[in-house]
Amino acid sequence: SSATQTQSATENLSQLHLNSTPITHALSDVVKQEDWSDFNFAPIRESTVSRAMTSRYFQDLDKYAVSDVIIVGAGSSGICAAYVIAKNRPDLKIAIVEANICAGGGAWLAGQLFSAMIMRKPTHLFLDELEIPYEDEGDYVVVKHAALFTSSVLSKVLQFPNVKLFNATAVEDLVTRPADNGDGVQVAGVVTNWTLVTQAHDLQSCMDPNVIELAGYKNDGTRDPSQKHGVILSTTGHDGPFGAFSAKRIVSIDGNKKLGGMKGLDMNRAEAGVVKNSGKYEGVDGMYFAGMEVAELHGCNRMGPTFGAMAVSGIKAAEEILKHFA
Ligand code: AHZ
Repeated sequence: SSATQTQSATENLSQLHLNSTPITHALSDVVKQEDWSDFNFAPIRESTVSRAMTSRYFQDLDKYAVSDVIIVGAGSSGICAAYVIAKNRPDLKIAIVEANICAGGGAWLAGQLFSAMIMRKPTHLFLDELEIPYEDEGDYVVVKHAALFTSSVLSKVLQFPNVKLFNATAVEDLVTRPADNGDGVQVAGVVTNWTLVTQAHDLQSCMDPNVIELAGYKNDGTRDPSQKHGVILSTTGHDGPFGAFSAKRIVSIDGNKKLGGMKGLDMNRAEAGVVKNSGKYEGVDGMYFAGMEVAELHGCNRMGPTFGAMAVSGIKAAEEILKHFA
Protein backbone atom coordinates (compact mmCIF):
# COMPACT_ATOMS: atom_id res chain seq x y z
CA SER A 1 0.00 0.00 0.00
CA SER A 2 1.07 3.58 -0.42
CA ALA A 3 1.15 4.02 3.40
CA THR A 4 3.71 1.17 3.71
CA GLN A 5 5.76 2.60 0.84
CA THR A 6 5.88 6.02 2.49
CA GLN A 7 6.96 4.46 5.81
CA SER A 8 9.82 2.48 4.26
CA ALA A 9 10.92 5.55 2.26
CA THR A 10 11.12 7.53 5.53
CA GLU A 11 13.12 4.73 7.22
CA ASN A 12 15.53 4.64 4.28
CA LEU A 13 15.96 8.38 4.49
CA SER A 14 16.72 8.37 8.21
CA GLN A 15 19.08 5.42 7.71
CA LEU A 16 20.89 7.30 4.99
CA HIS A 17 21.14 10.37 7.16
CA LEU A 18 22.54 8.32 10.04
CA ASN A 19 25.07 6.67 7.77
CA SER A 20 26.21 10.00 6.43
CA THR A 21 26.87 11.35 9.95
CA PRO A 22 30.28 10.24 11.13
CA ILE A 23 30.29 9.10 14.77
CA THR A 24 33.04 10.80 16.73
CA HIS A 25 34.15 10.19 20.29
CA ALA A 26 37.40 10.17 22.19
CA LEU A 27 38.30 6.69 20.95
CA SER A 28 37.29 7.10 17.28
CA ASP A 29 40.90 7.11 16.15
CA VAL A 30 41.91 4.21 18.39
CA VAL A 31 39.07 1.83 17.58
CA LYS A 32 39.12 1.77 13.79
CA GLN A 33 36.15 0.79 11.61
CA GLU A 34 33.85 0.29 14.59
CA ASP A 35 35.54 -3.03 15.36
CA TRP A 36 35.82 -3.58 19.12
CA SER A 37 36.40 -7.35 18.83
CA ASP A 38 40.07 -7.36 19.87
CA PHE A 39 39.91 -4.33 22.17
CA ASN A 40 42.05 -4.62 25.29
CA PHE A 41 43.89 -2.50 27.88
CA ALA A 42 47.60 -2.72 28.62
CA PRO A 43 48.22 -5.28 31.37
CA ILE A 44 48.36 -4.05 34.98
CA ARG A 45 49.09 -5.68 38.35
CA GLU A 46 46.51 -5.44 41.10
CA SER A 47 49.21 -4.20 43.47
CA THR A 48 50.03 -1.38 41.03
CA VAL A 49 46.46 -0.10 41.32
CA SER A 50 46.57 -0.39 45.09
CA ARG A 51 49.90 1.44 45.34
CA ALA A 52 48.80 4.17 42.92
CA MET A 53 45.92 5.03 45.25
CA THR A 54 47.38 4.49 48.68
CA SER A 55 50.76 6.13 48.07
CA ARG A 56 49.03 9.30 46.90
CA TYR A 57 46.60 9.31 49.81
CA PHE A 58 49.42 8.91 52.31
CA GLN A 59 51.43 11.64 50.55
CA ASP A 60 48.38 13.89 50.90
CA LEU A 61 47.96 12.99 54.58
CA ASP A 62 51.61 13.91 55.06
CA LYS A 63 51.39 17.13 53.02
CA TYR A 64 48.20 18.38 54.70
CA ALA A 65 49.08 17.26 58.26
CA VAL A 66 49.85 20.95 58.69
CA SER A 67 47.43 23.09 56.68
CA ASP A 68 46.87 26.83 56.31
CA VAL A 69 43.10 26.57 55.92
CA ILE A 70 40.94 23.69 57.10
CA ILE A 71 37.39 23.79 55.75
CA VAL A 72 35.02 21.58 57.73
CA GLY A 73 32.09 20.49 55.56
CA ALA A 74 31.98 20.63 51.74
CA GLY A 75 28.41 21.88 51.24
CA SER A 76 27.58 24.78 48.93
CA SER A 77 29.02 27.41 51.28
CA GLY A 78 32.22 25.47 51.98
CA ILE A 79 33.06 24.74 48.35
CA CYS A 80 32.37 28.35 47.26
CA ALA A 81 34.74 29.59 49.99
CA ALA A 82 37.34 27.00 48.96
CA TYR A 83 37.17 28.20 45.36
CA VAL A 84 37.77 31.86 46.28
CA ILE A 85 40.62 31.12 48.72
CA ALA A 86 42.38 28.63 46.45
CA LYS A 87 42.09 30.85 43.39
CA ASN A 88 43.54 33.89 45.16
CA ARG A 89 46.27 32.14 47.12
CA PRO A 90 47.80 29.15 45.31
CA ASP A 91 50.49 29.10 47.99
CA LEU A 92 48.09 28.20 50.85
CA LYS A 93 47.43 24.56 51.69
CA ILE A 94 43.66 24.04 51.92
CA ALA A 95 42.31 20.82 53.44
CA ILE A 96 38.58 20.19 53.05
CA VAL A 97 37.20 17.60 55.47
CA GLU A 98 33.81 16.20 54.48
CA ALA A 99 31.96 13.59 56.53
CA ASN A 100 29.98 12.29 53.58
CA ILE A 101 31.36 10.36 50.61
CA CYS A 102 29.72 12.95 48.35
CA ALA A 103 31.02 16.48 48.63
CA GLY A 104 28.32 19.10 47.99
CA GLY A 105 26.11 18.75 51.07
CA GLY A 106 22.45 19.39 50.30
CA ALA A 107 23.14 21.12 47.00
CA TRP A 108 22.58 18.17 44.67
CA LEU A 109 18.89 19.04 44.82
CA ALA A 110 17.50 22.47 45.38
CA GLY A 111 14.55 22.03 47.75
CA GLN A 112 12.35 19.05 48.54
CA LEU A 113 13.29 16.74 45.64
CA PHE A 114 13.20 19.48 42.98
CA SER A 115 16.09 20.20 40.63
CA ALA A 116 16.10 23.90 39.73
CA MET A 117 18.31 25.99 42.03
CA ILE A 118 17.20 29.53 42.87
CA MET A 119 19.88 32.13 43.59
CA ARG A 120 19.11 35.75 44.33
CA LYS A 121 21.22 38.44 42.68
CA PRO A 122 24.03 39.46 42.87
CA THR A 123 25.04 35.77 43.17
CA HIS A 124 24.76 35.56 39.36
CA LEU A 125 28.13 37.34 39.19
CA PHE A 126 29.73 34.31 40.85
CA LEU A 127 27.91 32.03 38.41
CA ASP A 128 29.27 34.17 35.54
CA GLU A 129 32.81 33.74 36.86
CA LEU A 130 32.34 29.97 37.03
CA GLU A 131 30.61 29.92 33.62
CA ILE A 132 27.50 28.26 35.05
CA PRO A 133 24.48 29.02 32.83
CA TYR A 134 21.22 30.30 34.34
CA GLU A 135 17.85 31.82 33.44
CA ASP A 136 17.59 35.48 34.44
CA GLU A 137 14.27 36.11 36.21
CA GLY A 138 14.94 39.71 37.24
CA ASP A 139 15.86 39.79 40.93
CA TYR A 140 16.86 36.15 40.95
CA VAL A 141 18.34 33.58 38.60
CA VAL A 142 17.65 29.87 38.12
CA VAL A 143 20.30 27.23 37.46
CA LYS A 144 18.51 24.38 35.70
CA HIS A 145 19.79 21.76 38.14
CA ALA A 146 21.42 22.15 41.55
CA ALA A 147 23.77 19.34 40.52
CA LEU A 148 25.05 21.52 37.66
CA PHE A 149 26.02 24.22 40.17
CA THR A 150 27.60 21.82 42.64
CA SER A 151 29.48 19.73 40.09
CA SER A 152 30.78 22.89 38.36
CA VAL A 153 32.12 24.43 41.59
CA LEU A 154 33.57 21.11 42.71
CA SER A 155 35.25 20.46 39.36
CA LYS A 156 37.07 23.79 39.67
CA VAL A 157 37.93 23.43 43.38
CA LEU A 158 39.32 19.91 42.99
CA GLN A 159 41.60 20.94 40.15
CA PHE A 160 43.51 23.45 42.28
CA PRO A 161 46.85 21.85 43.18
CA ASN A 162 46.70 23.41 46.68
CA VAL A 163 43.36 21.80 47.65
CA LYS A 164 42.80 18.31 49.07
CA LEU A 165 39.34 16.94 49.76
CA PHE A 166 39.35 14.32 52.53
CA ASN A 167 35.86 12.91 52.05
CA ALA A 168 34.24 10.16 54.13
CA THR A 169 36.17 11.80 56.98
CA ALA A 170 34.45 13.45 59.93
CA VAL A 171 35.78 16.21 62.16
CA GLU A 172 35.21 14.84 65.67
CA ASP A 173 36.74 17.66 67.68
CA LEU A 174 38.87 20.79 67.51
CA VAL A 175 42.51 21.11 68.54
CA THR A 176 42.70 24.04 70.97
CA ARG A 177 45.46 25.91 72.77
CA PRO A 178 45.41 28.78 75.27
CA ALA A 179 44.97 32.10 73.47
CA ASP A 180 48.11 34.20 72.99
CA ASN A 181 46.88 36.84 75.42
CA GLY A 182 46.21 34.12 78.01
CA ASP A 183 42.47 34.71 77.90
CA GLY A 184 40.33 31.93 76.40
CA VAL A 185 41.42 29.57 73.61
CA GLN A 186 42.50 29.60 70.01
CA VAL A 187 41.93 26.77 67.53
CA ALA A 188 45.01 24.95 66.29
CA GLY A 189 43.56 22.15 64.16
CA VAL A 190 40.88 19.49 63.80
CA VAL A 191 40.52 15.97 65.14
CA THR A 192 39.45 13.59 62.36
CA ASN A 193 38.30 10.04 61.89
CA TRP A 194 36.83 7.96 59.10
CA THR A 195 33.11 8.78 59.19
CA LEU A 196 32.20 5.10 59.48
CA VAL A 197 34.44 4.89 62.54
CA THR A 198 32.92 8.04 64.04
CA GLN A 199 29.50 6.48 63.59
CA ALA A 200 30.59 3.25 65.25
CA HIS A 201 32.35 4.58 68.37
CA ASP A 202 29.80 2.93 70.66
CA LEU A 203 30.40 -0.49 69.12
CA GLN A 204 34.18 -0.80 69.49
CA SER A 205 36.53 -0.36 72.41
CA CYS A 206 39.11 2.12 71.10
CA MET A 207 39.31 3.87 67.77
CA ASP A 208 41.53 6.85 68.33
CA PRO A 209 41.41 9.71 65.85
CA ASN A 210 43.93 11.49 63.67
CA VAL A 211 44.63 15.23 63.45
CA ILE A 212 45.28 18.01 60.98
CA GLU A 213 47.17 20.87 62.60
CA LEU A 214 47.01 24.50 61.57
CA ALA A 215 50.20 26.13 60.29
CA GLY A 216 51.97 28.72 62.38
CA TYR A 217 52.69 26.89 65.64
CA LYS A 218 56.00 25.91 67.21
CA ASN A 219 56.77 22.45 68.65
CA ASP A 220 55.72 23.58 72.11
CA GLY A 221 52.32 24.65 70.79
CA THR A 222 52.91 28.39 71.02
CA ARG A 223 52.45 30.58 67.99
CA ASP A 224 55.41 31.13 65.71
CA PRO A 225 55.37 34.92 65.22
CA SER A 226 57.38 34.62 61.99
CA GLN A 227 54.41 32.92 60.25
CA LYS A 228 50.74 33.69 59.63
CA HIS A 229 48.83 31.12 61.65
CA GLY A 230 46.30 28.89 59.91
CA VAL A 231 42.51 29.12 60.30
CA ILE A 232 39.47 26.85 60.39
CA LEU A 233 36.40 27.68 58.34
CA SER A 234 33.42 25.68 59.49
CA THR A 235 30.54 25.19 57.05
CA THR A 236 28.81 22.12 58.48
CA GLY A 237 25.24 23.32 57.84
CA HIS A 238 22.36 23.44 60.28
CA ASP A 239 21.80 20.99 63.07
CA GLY A 240 21.40 17.37 61.98
CA PRO A 241 23.26 14.07 62.39
CA PHE A 242 26.56 15.89 61.72
CA GLY A 243 25.52 19.50 61.16
CA ALA A 244 26.43 22.61 63.15
CA PHE A 245 29.31 20.60 64.57
CA SER A 246 31.80 23.42 65.24
CA ALA A 247 29.11 25.87 66.39
CA LYS A 248 28.03 23.41 69.08
CA ARG A 249 31.63 22.63 70.08
CA ILE A 250 32.63 26.29 70.11
CA VAL A 251 29.85 27.35 72.48
CA SER A 252 30.94 24.63 74.88
CA ILE A 253 34.49 26.05 74.74
CA ASP A 254 33.68 29.78 74.71
CA GLY A 255 31.83 30.43 77.96
CA ASN A 256 30.69 33.84 76.68
CA LYS A 257 28.55 32.50 73.85
CA LYS A 258 25.25 30.61 73.78
CA LEU A 259 24.12 28.73 70.70
CA GLY A 260 21.70 31.07 68.90
CA GLY A 261 19.66 28.22 67.39
CA MET A 262 18.39 28.50 63.82
CA LYS A 263 15.11 30.41 63.63
CA GLY A 264 12.07 29.72 61.39
CA LEU A 265 11.98 30.31 57.65
CA ASP A 266 11.97 33.93 56.51
CA MET A 267 13.55 34.38 53.08
CA ASN A 268 13.78 38.15 53.37
CA ARG A 269 15.69 38.14 56.64
CA ALA A 270 17.57 34.85 56.49
CA GLU A 271 19.89 35.34 53.55
CA ALA A 272 21.17 38.79 54.54
CA GLY A 273 21.41 37.63 58.19
CA VAL A 274 23.60 34.66 57.32
CA VAL A 275 25.85 36.76 55.07
CA LYS A 276 26.23 39.56 57.67
CA ASN A 277 27.13 37.11 60.46
CA SER A 278 29.48 34.94 58.41
CA GLY A 279 33.25 35.26 58.69
CA LYS A 280 35.49 35.56 61.71
CA TYR A 281 34.18 34.30 65.06
CA GLU A 282 35.34 36.80 67.64
CA GLY A 283 35.19 34.49 70.68
CA VAL A 284 37.86 31.98 69.57
CA ASP A 285 40.89 33.07 67.55
CA GLY A 286 41.38 31.32 64.21
CA MET A 287 37.74 30.28 63.80
CA TYR A 288 35.49 31.33 60.90
CA PHE A 289 31.96 30.30 59.89
CA ALA A 290 29.81 30.43 56.74
CA GLY A 291 26.57 28.92 55.42
CA MET A 292 23.72 27.61 57.56
CA GLU A 293 26.02 26.91 60.49
CA VAL A 294 26.02 30.70 60.94
CA ALA A 295 22.24 30.57 61.46
CA GLU A 296 22.71 27.98 64.22
CA LEU A 297 25.53 29.92 65.83
CA HIS A 298 23.98 33.37 65.78
CA GLY A 299 20.24 32.59 65.74
CA CYS A 300 19.43 33.70 62.17
CA ASN A 301 16.36 32.57 60.26
CA ARG A 302 16.58 29.75 57.73
CA MET A 303 15.93 30.66 54.11
CA GLY A 304 14.73 27.35 52.70
CA PRO A 305 15.47 26.61 49.04
CA THR A 306 17.29 29.75 47.94
CA PHE A 307 21.06 29.40 47.77
CA GLY A 308 22.51 32.88 47.15
CA ALA A 309 23.52 33.31 50.79
CA MET A 310 25.42 30.01 50.74
CA ALA A 311 27.69 31.20 47.94
CA VAL A 312 27.89 34.80 49.21
CA SER A 313 28.59 33.91 52.87
CA GLY A 314 31.32 31.55 51.63
CA ILE A 315 32.79 34.37 49.52
CA LYS A 316 32.62 36.78 52.48
CA ALA A 317 34.33 34.34 54.85
CA ALA A 318 36.94 33.65 52.15
CA GLU A 319 37.62 37.38 51.78
CA GLU A 320 38.20 37.71 55.55
CA ILE A 321 40.51 34.70 55.52
CA LEU A 322 42.44 36.15 52.57
CA LYS A 323 42.81 39.43 54.48
CA HIS A 324 44.22 37.48 57.43
CA PHE A 325 46.87 35.93 55.17
CA ALA A 326 47.59 39.16 53.27
O1 AHZ B 1 28.20 16.18 55.52
C1 AHZ B 1 28.00 17.55 55.82
C2 AHZ B 1 27.65 18.39 54.59
O2 AHZ B 1 28.24 17.88 53.42
C3 AHZ B 1 29.29 18.22 56.28
N1 AHZ B 1 29.60 18.02 57.71
C4 AHZ B 1 28.77 18.24 58.75
N2 AHZ B 1 29.40 17.97 59.92
C5 AHZ B 1 30.65 17.57 59.61
C6 AHZ B 1 31.77 17.15 60.38
N3 AHZ B 1 32.90 16.80 59.72
C7 AHZ B 1 32.96 16.87 58.36
N4 AHZ B 1 31.74 17.10 61.70
C8 AHZ B 1 30.78 17.60 58.20
N5 AHZ B 1 31.92 17.26 57.59
O3 AHZ B 1 29.05 19.60 56.09
C9 AHZ B 1 28.28 19.75 54.89
C10 AHZ B 1 27.25 20.83 55.14
O4 AHZ B 1 26.60 21.08 53.93
P1 AHZ B 1 25.14 21.71 53.86
O5 AHZ B 1 24.72 21.70 52.45
O6 AHZ B 1 24.25 21.06 54.88
O7 AHZ B 1 25.41 23.20 54.44
P2 AHZ B 1 25.50 24.64 53.77
O8 AHZ B 1 25.39 25.60 54.91
O9 AHZ B 1 26.70 24.76 52.88
O10 AHZ B 1 24.19 24.71 52.86
C11 AHZ B 1 22.94 24.72 53.46
C12 AHZ B 1 21.87 24.80 52.41
C13 AHZ B 1 20.54 25.24 52.95
S1 AHZ B 1 19.79 24.49 54.26
C14 AHZ B 1 18.46 25.54 54.15
C15 AHZ B 1 17.32 25.44 55.09
O11 AHZ B 1 17.23 24.39 55.77
O12 AHZ B 1 16.52 26.38 55.18
N6 AHZ B 1 18.57 26.40 53.15
C16 AHZ B 1 19.73 26.25 52.45
C17 AHZ B 1 20.07 27.08 51.28
